[in-house]
Amino acid sequence: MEDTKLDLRAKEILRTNDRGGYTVPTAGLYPYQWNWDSAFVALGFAAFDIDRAWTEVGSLLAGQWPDGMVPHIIFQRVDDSYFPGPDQWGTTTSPPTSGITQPPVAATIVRRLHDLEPAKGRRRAEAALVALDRWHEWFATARDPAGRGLVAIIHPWESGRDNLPDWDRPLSFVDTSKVGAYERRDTQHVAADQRPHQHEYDRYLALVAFGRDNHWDPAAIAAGSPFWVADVGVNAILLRAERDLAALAGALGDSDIADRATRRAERLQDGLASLWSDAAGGYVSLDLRREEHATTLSAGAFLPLYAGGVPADRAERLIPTLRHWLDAVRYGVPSFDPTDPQFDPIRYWRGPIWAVVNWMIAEGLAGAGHADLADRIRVDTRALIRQSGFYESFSPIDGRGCGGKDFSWTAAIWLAMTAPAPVAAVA
Ligand code: 9WN
Repeated sequence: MEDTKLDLRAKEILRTNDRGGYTVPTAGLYPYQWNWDSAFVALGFAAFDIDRAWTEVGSLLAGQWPDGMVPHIIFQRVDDSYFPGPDQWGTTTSPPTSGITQPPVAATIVRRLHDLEPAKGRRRAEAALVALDRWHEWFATARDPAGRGLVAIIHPWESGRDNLPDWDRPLSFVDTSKVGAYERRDTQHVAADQRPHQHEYDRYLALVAFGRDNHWDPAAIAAGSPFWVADVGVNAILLRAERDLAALAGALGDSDIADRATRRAERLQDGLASLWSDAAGGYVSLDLRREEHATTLSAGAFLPLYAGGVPADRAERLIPTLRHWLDAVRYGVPSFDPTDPQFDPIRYWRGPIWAVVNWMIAEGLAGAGHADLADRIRVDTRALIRQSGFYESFSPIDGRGCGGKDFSWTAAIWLAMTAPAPVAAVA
């Protein structure tokens, strides 16, 4: 298909997945509103309908909990095609939501929407600013009660990179003996070899039960969650989001929020530095219960470049590694080290390429002065979509589409990589 037709198709996918003020990631497999999906969807809508982009941000932030958390799923209209649904989460909001969060990419996108048309977006940017500050403050307190500059995730789903090999060891300590019988719905939509294994799903459900049994109380969860891990992806995305929030607050004249976001960013900058592993040769996740770093690099290793502020000697190790990865496969960026035996080119987050991760890595590279590599990744992303369509993810080996099709965030990234965007400095 020609690019102009793909532009139209991308817009059509966003319109078709629009359920009235919120957008589902794809019909069937994911029939609800997901957190970071909606943020990227807003970026996509911004290329042709800025009002609709702001509406997406508004419906996402309307799901915010009283304590500041913005949930990972908002169950806008109950739909049995997805499991686990509202009953399993047992939350008390209306509409119901899940009890966990997702990578906080929203502030970065909101800053971008605002910068596209500052006067027009001012009122909605001001409302979003307050909600985002509360969400980031929730991260800093609920998920970093010790103040070490690293926020914890309590479930692999919070990383958005659900079955990454990084979670295998921390998940091995999760007791599944009380998980009863259940029926997975995901494998009714997508081939099982492209989805997480059953033993991972059992652990996902055990963690949902743990939160539900503790009424999603942050203090109880911080004290006892069997899964308490600093994901390099979430921490880098949050650091970038804090910098963008500080810049947005500055532009809107809110010095209190600008100061708070700057202070939180400083703390995260120190924390992120401690995720560097000489043994792995890059930034990795850290199991905070056992103080164990992951041993192999994932695509998350490159996200500190997106966060900004990576010391030169570390960047000098990351860039050749990224080139090496890109040379090892036909398309980049694989979600996991393609030279490692655990790499699986089609199984979800154990190898496939995700357009949204490519977008963040490319942004980071461009900001760090590696325009050539940023371009290479954007070229690959667009080539994958041209070859296979708007799939959820893609094999780095042959480019085949994996997971759900007509996927909202893939359509959004197609549009975002085409449309001119305001340049946003990070550091
Ligand atoms: C669980 C919606 C979401 C993405 C995640 C992706 C996948 C859900 C699932 O789909 O996760 O949240 O059921 O597999 O891993 O990143 O936000 O697209």
